[in-house]
Amino acid sequence: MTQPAKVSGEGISAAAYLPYHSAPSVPSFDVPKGAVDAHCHVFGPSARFPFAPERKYTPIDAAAETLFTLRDHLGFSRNVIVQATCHGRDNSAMLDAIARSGGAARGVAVVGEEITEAELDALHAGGVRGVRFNFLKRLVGNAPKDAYQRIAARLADRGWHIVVYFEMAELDDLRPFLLSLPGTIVVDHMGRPEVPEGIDSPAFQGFLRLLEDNEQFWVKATCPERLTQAGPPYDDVIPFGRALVAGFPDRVLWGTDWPHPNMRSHMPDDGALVDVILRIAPTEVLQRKLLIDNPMRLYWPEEVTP
Ligand code: 0GY
Repeated sequence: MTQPAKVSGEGISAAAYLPYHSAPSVPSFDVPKGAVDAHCHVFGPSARFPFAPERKYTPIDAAAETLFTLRDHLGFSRNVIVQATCHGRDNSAMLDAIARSGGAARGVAVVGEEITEAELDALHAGGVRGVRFNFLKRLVGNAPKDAYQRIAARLADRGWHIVVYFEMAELDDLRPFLLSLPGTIVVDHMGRPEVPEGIDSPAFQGFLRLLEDNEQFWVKATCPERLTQAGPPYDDVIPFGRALVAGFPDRVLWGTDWPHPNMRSHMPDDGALVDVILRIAPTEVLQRKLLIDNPMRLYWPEEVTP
């Protein structure tokens, strides 16, 4: 792994955030061949792919080559690169990374209503298979639900899915909107529960019910490092991950979230994050679904034999 590029930026200072781990450990978990890191990002390099003027934070450059080195180091085979808010609706850094992955990466884009059908075609050709709607107030100025609904309606026929990022406290407000969306909906980062409330809290139980009652909802069992109060090895988040993987084994995804934008408390060791998989998906069958079968169905369906 190369050292992170120098910390620089405007807006909220990049210096407030920690750089990604420069020497992650080799996981103890021998990741199955063909595993997909289904949530990670590339940032910049900003000299070539400038950050969006409307961004709420300026991350440290995190180049595609570094992501691919990490992928190999951790024993993964493929990446799903998710467009983050700091690049706005300019998906070019992500598309460039996918183009240089040799077929080993696909992406989730951020688009606005102005996007044309030809531009959507180009995103598809570039490896995009979904769009992301972000509701975190610290990340986006506004989240226009009506525009999102119109965008979603245009994507349904393409076989794309919608990724939604919200905090669990917002779920009751968002529920009618979420239920109005067509096709597969993937919820980021376990729905961002309040971990100290525990898995029996009304909020998390309500989230489980949403998944139980609506088979179009998937969830990423990701980001113990963002959700934890206890810190590594994230004992407090494990019950949430286990409940999601056990309850919805065919609708869960896993990813590193490298390079971990906006982390202030600690920077995770990506090898240790991979070892969390053993605790939330304790059998080989569950691990295979989480890391291979499920992400392949969403992102490389043409390679899945029915
Ligand atoms: C993540 C989480 C974060 C950032 C973004 O779009 C983004 O800027 O997703 C976050 O700060 O929680 O998914 O990596």
